[in-house]
Amino acid sequence: MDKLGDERIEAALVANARTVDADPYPWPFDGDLRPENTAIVVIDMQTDFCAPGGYVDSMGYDLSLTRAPIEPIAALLDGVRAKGFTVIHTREGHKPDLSDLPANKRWRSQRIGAGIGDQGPCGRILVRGEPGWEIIPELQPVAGEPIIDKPGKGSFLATDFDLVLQTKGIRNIVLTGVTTDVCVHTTMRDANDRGYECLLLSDCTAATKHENHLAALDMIKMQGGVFGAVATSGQFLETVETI
Ligand code: C5J
Repeated sequence: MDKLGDERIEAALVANARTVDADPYPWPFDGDLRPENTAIVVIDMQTDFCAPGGYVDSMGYDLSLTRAPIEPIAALLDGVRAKGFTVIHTREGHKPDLSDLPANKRWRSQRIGAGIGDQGPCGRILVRGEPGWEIIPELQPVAGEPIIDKPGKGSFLATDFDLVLQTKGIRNIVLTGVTTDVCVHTTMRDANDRGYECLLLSDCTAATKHENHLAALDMIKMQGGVFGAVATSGQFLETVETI
C-alpha cells in the first residue's frame, strides 16, 4: 500500500469511528465497533459461583460480591440483544467421571472444604449436568446463543470458543461475569494474545475479594492497556445506543 492509500484508509477509519469512553484508551483501538464483529461474553454466571449452596458459597466467600453484577449484566444483555450483537456464555465444569479434572485442582478445592466432584447442597460441585453448574435463572441464554463448556479457568483451553469466534467474524470481545481475577482475567489475557481487542466492564464483573477485583482492573490499564481496556456498562451502552 502506498502512502496515499494508507492515508485514505486512516481517514475512512476516523470518519466511521465508533468508540467507548474506556480507560486507558477509547475502545476499540481502531474505532471499528459493530454488532457484526463484537461479542459480549458472559463468564460462569452459574449457581456454583453466585448462588446459595454453590462452590463459592461452600468456600465461605461473600456471595453478595459475585451477585452484584447480575443486574448490570441483565441490563447490558437487553441493550446488546436489541442491536444484534453476538452473546456467548461460558460454564466452568468437569465431566461426571472427573477425567478432565487435574489432581492438583481437586486437591486444592478439598483443602478449602469444597471438593470439586464432591456432593454439596447443589449437587456435585462444578460437575457438568448438576444443579450447581447451571447458569443462574436471571441470566439464562436465549435461543441461538452459544454456551462454551470449559474445564479450566480460561475459555479457550479444551473448548471450541476460538472456532465459534472465528466463524462469526468476531474481533472485539466485551468481557463480563465472574470472577474478575480468575476466569475473566485468564480469558481476557488469552484472547488478547490471540489478537482479539478486549474490553472488560467493571460493573459487570466481580471477584470473591473486592480488592482483587480492583487490582485486576488496574492490571489491565498498565502499559497503555496491556490486555485491553476497562469501561462501565453505562459507558459501553452509551456507544451501543448510537448504532
Ligand atoms: C474460579 C471462575 N474463580 N469462574 N472460577 O474458580 O473465576
